[in-house]
Amino acid sequence: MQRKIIHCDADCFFAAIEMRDDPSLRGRPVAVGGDASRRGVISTCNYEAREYGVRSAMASAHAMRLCRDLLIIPPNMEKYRRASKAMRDIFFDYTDLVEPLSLDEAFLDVSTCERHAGSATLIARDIRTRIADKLGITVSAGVAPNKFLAKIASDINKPNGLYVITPGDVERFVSQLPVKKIHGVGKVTAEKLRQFGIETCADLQRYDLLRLAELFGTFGKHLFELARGIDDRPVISSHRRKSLSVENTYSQDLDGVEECLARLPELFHTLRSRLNRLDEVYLINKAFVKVKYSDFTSTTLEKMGTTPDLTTYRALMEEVVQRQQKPIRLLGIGVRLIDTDTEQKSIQLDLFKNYPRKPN
Ligand code: TTP
Ligand code: MG
Repeated sequence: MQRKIIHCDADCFFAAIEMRDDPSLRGRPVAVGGDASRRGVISTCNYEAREYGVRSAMASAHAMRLCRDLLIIPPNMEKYRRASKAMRDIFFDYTDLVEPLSLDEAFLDVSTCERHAGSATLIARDIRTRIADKLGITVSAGVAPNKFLAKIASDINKPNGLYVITPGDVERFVSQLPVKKIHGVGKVTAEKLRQFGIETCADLQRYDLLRLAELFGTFGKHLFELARGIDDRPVISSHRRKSLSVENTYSQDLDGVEECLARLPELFHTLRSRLNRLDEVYLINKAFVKVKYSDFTSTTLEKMGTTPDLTTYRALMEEVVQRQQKPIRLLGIGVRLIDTDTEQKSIQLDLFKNYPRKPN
């Protein structure tokens, strides 16, 4: 299946948060980092400071020499973590497949996301707007058929930009791509490649797999594939689900138990197919039914059980619908889950905690 991957990366993240909270910092060179007099280093700086050559990981004293007006603010990690979490919550609105790379960066696999008619470009645009509105910072995004290309794409129109590589663009895009843009090609490898006359991926494509393996070992295989824009690495999510459900809003309100029960088989069918795709680390422990009324109030009813079937949902729906006699606009059914992966971990942690310490 054709995958759709988005890479999001906030612009000058720590500095952007500081500028948001103190607008007087806008338009002047600002960095976040340690004090120059205490041998501190720069964590990041805004784009104004970058014009002077100030960069992440540079000694603050050196940065001050490059830009005498540079204002260096001490980091407030708590604030950055909060913003990072809020950003991720927005990502999870589109897909469960979110792989954070750092506080301000993540891959999203939106291949099966149905929002915006499945257009990854529109999804990326939406995410950027929502983060700007909700968090007051800008995020750059890249859209591509895989992680390798999405990450390169997000950098192209940075800051506050979007770049899309469609499957049809891949060949043209990679052929002009300098090899030093490939993750893992540092100064040494780039120089070695240059000695063989290889500067772009098009140059690299002229070497066969065997020759590249001879020259670069296992990395040679990566080079062979990446030069062709091939990257099958999946987006690995760290997000754990607590429930899985399907719901439907009806164009005409439903009235009474019979009308609701008539909609149940379709919902159940969709739920089952989603459950089939669920990771096996999850165990079902409850079934639930949700009803939303035309006045937008809602109610749910749940029942313990590990294998909810149509009969279970029928019974739940009958009971919940009879609670109130109001027109119904939405029905949902679902399961609550136990994540055996994290349960296991917390059990292990508990064991660890209670384990008597060895005397010193
Ligand atoms: P980056 O995304 O690498 O940088 P950035 O967001 O500041 O700028 P860009 O617009 O180029 O994406 O890193 C995210 C945050 O991580 C950054 O704001 C500060 C922190 N960081 C460090 O503390 N030390 C470092 O060396 C780097 C690279 C980042
Ligand atoms: Mg960033």
